[in-house]
Amino acid sequence: MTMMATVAVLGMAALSAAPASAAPQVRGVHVYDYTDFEGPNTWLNGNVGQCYYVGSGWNDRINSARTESSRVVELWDNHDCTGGAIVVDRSGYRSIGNWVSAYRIR
Ligand SMILES: [Ca+2]
Repeated sequence: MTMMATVAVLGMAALSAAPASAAPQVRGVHVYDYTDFEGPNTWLNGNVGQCYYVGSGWNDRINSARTESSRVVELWDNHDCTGGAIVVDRSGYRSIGNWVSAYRIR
């Protein structure tokens, strides 16, 4: 499924520099393994409005997060953006329990 989607996106990119139907990917939220924006970290990016699983490497492991921009990102307890959630902005959260499994960029 993921592989087919990737091939489709690559195919569109080859045909057109700016396919009208594809929403641009945006920079989402900067997440950290430790509290206070420290330790191993990564950016979670994607399409606005779409729910993404954080991946097995970050599941239930994020302890702080911030967008570092005017963007706002939801962090969800379950992989399919259900359960509890918090909304992260530029200033972010310094201490999140180990429960984040998915995100959605607003
Ligand atoms: Ca979780």
